[in-house]
Amino acid sequence: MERLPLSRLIIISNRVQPPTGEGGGNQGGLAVALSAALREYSGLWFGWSGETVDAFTGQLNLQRAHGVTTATVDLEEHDFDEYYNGYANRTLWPLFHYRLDLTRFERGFEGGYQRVNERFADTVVPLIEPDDLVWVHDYHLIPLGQELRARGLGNRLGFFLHIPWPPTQLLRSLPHHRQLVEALFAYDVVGFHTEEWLESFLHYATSLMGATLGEDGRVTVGDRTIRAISCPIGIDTESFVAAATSEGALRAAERMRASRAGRSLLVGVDRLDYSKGLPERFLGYERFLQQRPECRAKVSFLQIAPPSRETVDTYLEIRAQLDGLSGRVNGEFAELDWVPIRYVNKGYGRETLAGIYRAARVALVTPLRDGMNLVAKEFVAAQDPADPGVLVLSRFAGAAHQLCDALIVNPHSPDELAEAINTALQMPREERIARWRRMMDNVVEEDVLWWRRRFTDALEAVTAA
Ligand code: GDG
Repeated sequence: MERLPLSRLIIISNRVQPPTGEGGGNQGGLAVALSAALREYSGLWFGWSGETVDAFTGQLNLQRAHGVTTATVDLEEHDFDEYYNGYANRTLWPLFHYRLDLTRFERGFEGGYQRVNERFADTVVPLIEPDDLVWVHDYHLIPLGQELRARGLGNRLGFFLHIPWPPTQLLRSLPHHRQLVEALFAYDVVGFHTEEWLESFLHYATSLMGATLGEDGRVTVGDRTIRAISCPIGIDTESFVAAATSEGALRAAERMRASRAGRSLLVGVDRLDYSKGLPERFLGYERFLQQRPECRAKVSFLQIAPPSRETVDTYLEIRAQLDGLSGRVNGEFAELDWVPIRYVNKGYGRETLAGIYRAARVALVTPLRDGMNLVAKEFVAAQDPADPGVLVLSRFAGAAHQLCDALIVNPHSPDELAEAINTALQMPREERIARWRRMMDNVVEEDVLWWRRRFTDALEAVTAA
């Protein structure tokens, strides 16, 4: 029998994306996941409105849509520059994705990050009742738990990191790294997508903080004991399967079928981000076309890459780099009636996306580093069971730990990518079905509800202080 949650759930994340109803619009994976969690519990979702004002007021904007209450607050322009564009996206994001070369260390960023976490704490505290479970999300808000405790909050506090946790030696290059990690000890439960990220965290805690490890993921530093768990996020599988056979999806699949003119469709869908390995993917595809002239004009590669974080310079650079690369490959190989890469810089609705996945013979999901990667799971969920496509998946995506039946590749190697594309295109239907079945079992079993329960069960099991 379904157990009804007794506590309310307060979700806190940088951005709040209320559900958009049937079809899902352009809601990202995390937003879909959290809306599903909030529909089951009562409670609310708190975060930044995405708007900036001249002076911070802490005024809340409360809304309710599709069973989810949201509370948002505006930030100041310099908060946006230092906290969001600065420490979150110029310091922590690149560092945690192993891109020390792109990581910027600036004192102003760090100050802004701390200030916004304090502002979030000041604003959200009055909304929290004593029995509420509080679940904080992602790298933007690591110090929030500490700030909430400093304001007297005794609630059960959880934190989930959606991106990788870097190896200790990398993390040590961050000024005040210990302070950041110590802040995690204000929570009761800390979750990571994979054992790999969890182990890196434990390595830091034991080797640099003298932490001792106990049963069930207990980690003690001084007088604080937390539970650190691995808890891989899933997708809203049931609704994605439905989306893939919806009217909108069928229309999109039909459009794709007409446009590929009998060719096999390769597809990539990624936020335009340097962690997603897009230049490397284009180079791998180019290598495939070079090595297999007989396959040219038999394939068509569609890369959907909606721009993101366009106010951060490295994101403009990756966009320019991809424009150049796709132009080069197309210039080299295109024919009158064939363009090798269709590279589209905009987003599509969820049903359209599901239809595109279903029409594809191969998905290229080849990030250089990714906490999980939901596109890989969505592609699996969208397939026709009788004639499924093949997933080519980077070994550096968290999803590779669960989707072991994908063709697992090293995304840095153009030869390996070219080889995997070829294997995927040649794969007999029985093998495609067998691989897909095993992946689909995982996507069904460990879906977003499973993920949420695994985390909130751990949080509920904590004895409130
Ligand atoms: C972070 C971590 C982790 C993309 N383009 C369109 C569109 N999308 C949707 C996809 C998917 C989501 O955005 C992207 O999720 P990912 O997991 O691939 O990546 P991040 O945005 O980097 O997310 C990641 C995730 O958090 C969850 O923990 O897996 O590792 O980096 O759902 O479908 N959706 C629509 N149109 C598009 O054009 N509708």
